[in-house]
Amino acid sequence: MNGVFITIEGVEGCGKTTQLRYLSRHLTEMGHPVETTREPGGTPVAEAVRALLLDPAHTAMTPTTELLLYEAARAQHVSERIRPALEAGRIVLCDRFVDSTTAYQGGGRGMTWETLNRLHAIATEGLWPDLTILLDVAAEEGLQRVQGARSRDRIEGEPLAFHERVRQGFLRIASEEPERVRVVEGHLPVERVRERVTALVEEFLRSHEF
Ligand code: Z5A
Repeated sequence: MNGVFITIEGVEGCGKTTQLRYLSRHLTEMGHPVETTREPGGTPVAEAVRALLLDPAHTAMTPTTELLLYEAARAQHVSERIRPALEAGRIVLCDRFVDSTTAYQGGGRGMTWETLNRLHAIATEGLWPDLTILLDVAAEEGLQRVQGARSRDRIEGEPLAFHERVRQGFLRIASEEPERVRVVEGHLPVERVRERVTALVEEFLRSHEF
């Protein structure tokens, strides 16, 4: 594959969307071809699955149904959008990807990592991020940031302990794959986070001669 696949991860309100916007603008100004997308979503089919997943009315959704829907949305997204963009030599910036499933459905809901990895392999057909930025903030701080900004979706409505387990899930992934997953302290002011994220991405692109 000619392009570079970069994902941004973290708990609710960690600042992913803010940083992705900055990074996209910065890389575009540097002359790189950039494609920005998100999960769940990124294509019409996957966005329809997103609406189903986040709808607070679906209180009856089982953890297995939830997991399969996230992976179904991902299969469509990878095949229709991410893989073609990478084959065309673009930098793909994705707001959440497989690590969110591992952290939320694994850390949060208690699905086994073995099950999750088997499903990731099917949904992505082996496509894995080249670099992942994990914006680490305490779950409580993240939730406070988004409180009141909009109505709560089905996952946001989970108790604080759920979101803390999710955070621990992300940190576990980072400790298992330190080369791919780079942790940035998300509680710092936006500008400091931006500098750190930009430096990590530029260093990665340089070292891969992109
Ligand atoms: N989910 C899952 O369970 N399994 C999966 O496989 C996948 C996802 C892929 C998607 O929700 C939900 O699906 C998500 C996980 C689950 N649910 N939860 N919880 P989403 O896409 O709608 O929401 P989100 O991904 O959690 O992101 P968000 O709410 O949009 O937050 P964010 O992107 O991390 O943060 P932000 O929008 O950039 O910033 C939030 C606020 O904080 C905003 O007012 C900013 O101005 C402020 N902010 C940002 N940075 C800072 C700093 N550094 N200091 C202070 N304030 C800041």
